[in-house]
Amino acid sequence: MERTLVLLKPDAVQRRLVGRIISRFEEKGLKIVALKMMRVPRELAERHYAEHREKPFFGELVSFITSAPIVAMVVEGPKAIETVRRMMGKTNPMEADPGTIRGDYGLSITMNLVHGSDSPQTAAREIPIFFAPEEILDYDIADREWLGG
Ligand code: 3AN
Repeated sequence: MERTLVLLKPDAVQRRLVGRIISRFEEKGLKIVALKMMRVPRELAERHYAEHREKPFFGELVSFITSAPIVAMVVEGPKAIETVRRMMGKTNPMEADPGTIRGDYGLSITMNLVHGSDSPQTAAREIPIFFAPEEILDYDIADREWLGG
């Protein structure tokens, strides 16, 4: 079973899309094992986006993610990392397929609604940036045997 970090970025909160986006992950059969609303401190944003430090859009990325509250989650399921990435759609919402979160709701590459870890290594690095171990809950969910997980 895999875990991945999902962030609903400030535009998702401001546009009142949090419920719809969370519903997509729930309806898919993924399990939410941690969830909180927070304001991202600059230091944490810079650590999260460290691999983009040299990119021209780094400043914009950090100032956007720190500009207003976000919702952070840890989502669990079989192949959760790849599954969430496919549900998010391409980074540029104008290229993202309809049916994906970015394809259905976005137009801006900076305000592209969601973040999802892109590999097991990234998930292992990113989850502890946002969640302490005791904030991540181990629990059984009753429908698991019907989902093939
Ligand atoms: P993804 O979020 O799909 O994994 P990354 O990791 O390549 O995409 O980029 C991280 C974030 O940086 C994206 N979510 C997006 O907000 C921003 N970003 C990526 N490419 C650009 C770009 N060319 N111009 C502005 N922002 C960008």
